[in-house]
Amino acid sequence: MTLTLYGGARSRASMPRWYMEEKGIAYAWHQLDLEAGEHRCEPFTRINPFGKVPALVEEDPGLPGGRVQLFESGAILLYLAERHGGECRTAAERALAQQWVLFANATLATALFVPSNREREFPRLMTVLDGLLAGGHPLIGSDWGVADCAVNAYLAYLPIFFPQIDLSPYPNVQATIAATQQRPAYQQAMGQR
Ligand SMILES: N[C@@H](CCC(=O)N[C@@H](CS)C(=O)NCC(=O)O)C(=O)O
Repeated sequence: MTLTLYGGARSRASMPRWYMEEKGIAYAWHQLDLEAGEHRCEPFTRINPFGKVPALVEEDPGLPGGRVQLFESGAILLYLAERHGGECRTAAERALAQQWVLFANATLATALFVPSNREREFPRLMTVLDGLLAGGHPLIGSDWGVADCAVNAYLAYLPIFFPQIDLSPYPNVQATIAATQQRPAYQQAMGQR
């Protein structure tokens, strides 16, 4: 069985990379030269025809056709969580993981990265998240998991991409970012972004 994660420098590939580092899942890292446009041509477009990273390929004779290939960071995270991370063991657990990964990649990402949404949506989402993150507990159950990876990766982007945003009204968000930055697996994944 081999897992290969395709990504680029400073790309969203750091999210599934963080998850695999955190869970001790063995993988090969294939860094594409995004500046040179390597992601927009073959052979990579045979994995993601949209020419975006991250993408994941798993090769295993036990898989239908011997292989699974995926794009979209959320789909990759959820696959890893279920197949290799010991998560999503029931329909309810799977749905909760999907809820948080979709919240992160759709609702939270849009509130952060679409400027017209930021003013209206950002304070609203941060206020609720700040309450939910009080105490530093994982978002689902008692162990760090895919929901924390997806949501906290975006929160930790805040000081990187938006250093001008004042986070002092959200002390639990600030504590979560600080705790994330201290995690060795996060440092390993982000250090090689
Ligand atoms: N929704 C996608 C977004 C993928 C995406 O936009 N990736 C960026 C890097 S973070 C990319 O490949 N950009 C290069 C391009 O669009 O040419 C995901 O979460 O995987």
